Amino acid sequence: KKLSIVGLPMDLGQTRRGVDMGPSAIRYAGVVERLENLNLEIDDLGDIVVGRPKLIENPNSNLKNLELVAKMNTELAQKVDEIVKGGSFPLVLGGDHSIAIGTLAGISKHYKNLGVIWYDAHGDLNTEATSPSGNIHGMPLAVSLGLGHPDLTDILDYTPKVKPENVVIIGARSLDEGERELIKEKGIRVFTMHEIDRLGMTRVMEEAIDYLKGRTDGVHLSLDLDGLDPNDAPGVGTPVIGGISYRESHLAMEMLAESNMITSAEFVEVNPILDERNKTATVAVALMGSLFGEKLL
Ligand code: DIR
Ligand code: MN
Ligand code: MN
Ligand code: MN
Repeated sequence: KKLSIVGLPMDLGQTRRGVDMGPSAIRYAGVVERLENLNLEIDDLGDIVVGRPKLIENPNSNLKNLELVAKMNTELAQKVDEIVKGGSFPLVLGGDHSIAIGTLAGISKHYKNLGVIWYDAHGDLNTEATSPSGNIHGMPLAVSLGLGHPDLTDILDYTPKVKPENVVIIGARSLDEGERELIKEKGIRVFTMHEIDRLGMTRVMEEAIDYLKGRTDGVHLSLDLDGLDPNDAPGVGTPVIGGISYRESHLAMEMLAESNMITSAEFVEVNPILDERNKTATVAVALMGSLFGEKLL
């Protein structure tokens, strides 16, 4: 199997600088070596160049850094599109979670019914109208459902990228009011921390896999490291106490590997400035190992 890695070192979707160093941190944690050990053919395409951003405030908009976020996501979408066209598995390294907008734009045109697993403490279902922060990293799932500013929803000239019934959110424990309403309105399948506590990760993943298997022709994993508990993944900009453990996350990745259903993935929100000795990037790489079939024996 061929796998292409591309990084988008961008921190403009939120306000804590440093998540633009995520791709470097993940590479230093040994992602390429780790995956090469699994008999995968790895093509590391390096990072997309973001340049020196001007952080300008637009008093008329509740969308921070819209222009640059849209531009960089368009470049990422084109790159990911090329990767899929070349028959390779796209593995995208963030960057804050706003980069999922570009990843999904590049992938989804190749599928009729792309499934999405959104592994995150948050729903990322805000729009310009509902966002309490104006941070675009809180919006990428809504954007991919076709909701939000056209500069974001219409990247690569089609919308929506994903249907609400093909989305599963895992690990949610911090949702804004508008996000809750959208989840109910669209009937999005959510496994909150309550379900993970109550049913256990095994059953949650069985149900999630079962649900997506019947209705999708490809599944993208969008993994926000803040889905994990901050004890296990401290290097994130918006940590939320009471998250998914390292062990549960390993199990989830192993079950996804066994399911053979994942066709693309991204790991986002690793911020080495906020981290402890690159712990969070190391966790991300360990989870990628499991996702791509690593086994102890
Ligand atoms: C919050 C935080 N819901 C917002 N979102 C985050 O700004 O919209 N997503 N941190 O990962
Ligand atoms: Mn997120
Ligand atoms: Mn999050
Ligand atoms: Mn394991």
